[in-house]
Amino acid sequence: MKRVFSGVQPTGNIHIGNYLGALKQFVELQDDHDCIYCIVDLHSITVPQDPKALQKSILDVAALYLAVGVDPKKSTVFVQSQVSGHAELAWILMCNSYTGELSRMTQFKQKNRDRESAPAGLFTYPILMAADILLYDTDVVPVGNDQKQHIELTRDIALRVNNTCGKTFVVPEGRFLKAGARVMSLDDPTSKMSKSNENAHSRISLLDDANKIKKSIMKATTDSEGVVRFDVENKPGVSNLLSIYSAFSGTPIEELEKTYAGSGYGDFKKDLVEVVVSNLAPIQERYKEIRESQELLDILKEGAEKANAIARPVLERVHKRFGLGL
Ligand code: ATP
Ligand code: LTN
Repeated sequence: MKRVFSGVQPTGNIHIGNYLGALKQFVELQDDHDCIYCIVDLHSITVPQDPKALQKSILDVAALYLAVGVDPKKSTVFVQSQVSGHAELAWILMCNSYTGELSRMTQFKQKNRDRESAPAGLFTYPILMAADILLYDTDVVPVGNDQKQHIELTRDIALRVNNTCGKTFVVPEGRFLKAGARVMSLDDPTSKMSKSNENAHSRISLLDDANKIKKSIMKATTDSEGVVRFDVENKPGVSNLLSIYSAFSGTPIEELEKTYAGSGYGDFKKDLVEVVVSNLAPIQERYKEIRESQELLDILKEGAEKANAIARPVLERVHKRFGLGL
């Protein structure tokens, strides 16, 4: 079976972009892949975090993994900092990467547009991500489109080490969905839906109640044409809503265009509210059951043990290739 690895940061509210871009794939893959899903807490401290809030967020995200359908009987679920190999391999990979290639990462450039100096961890963030992936001999990495460049970097580093040290790493591939790979912000459909946007109505979080979802969708930016038509260039707002509708309902976009031909945005938006609310309801229900349970802690403990057992021989292999230790 092919090995799958992916991670989500324990920061802010997980939104439908995270769900449609990444989490949905996690669930789809677990029947015929050997899946490892991580809560990447080490990544989240690249920006300052309140320790108590971080502890809470780690469990929130773990519970959401399970609530969306990640099954701990099929998949390994754990917290990144519980497996020390991530940080260790990141160091070794850092010594085999270049500041030039890191400077080209668009996410880094965007996050530091207005700063003269950035935390070093923010700069080396993609290397920690490469370490996460390479530590488990990963074949497939399900992520949203925004991570394409990081996956490319991971492949470059793996190939470089393989070329200079002999075959050490499995060279992974990204897996991106067509619908949902890039969910855009509801208030500004030219930027991606994000946890860090100050406007809560720019996103729909998985735990939002029906009222909040309704408000956010009814407020969503559209255009003055009044025709439900998919055209990302000229109608980014409506196209984003169509993508979300299609991803949640499974109905192709062309069919949705036909259904709403002749009706304005109001009816279309009202139906979209229904679709989103009814898809999120069972997730929210399960979340409530799991979040405070002892079972959640047991799953994460067992997950960390399993992850460690897979990582150990890979790290030993890396040590040997580089002549580290005894
Ligand atoms: P954000 O930008 O929302 O703060 P993030 O991308 O920094 O979140 P993560 O929470 O680690 O960080 O992302 C988890 C997964 O969700 C990744 O696979 C990422 O590609 C995916 N993802 C994030 N935003 C979107 C989006 N708007 N559309 C589709 N996928 C997304
Ligand atoms: N950088 C990713 C989160 C992440 C990840 C990973 C995704 C960290 N390590 C390993 C896939 C595989 C993001 O979405 N911001």
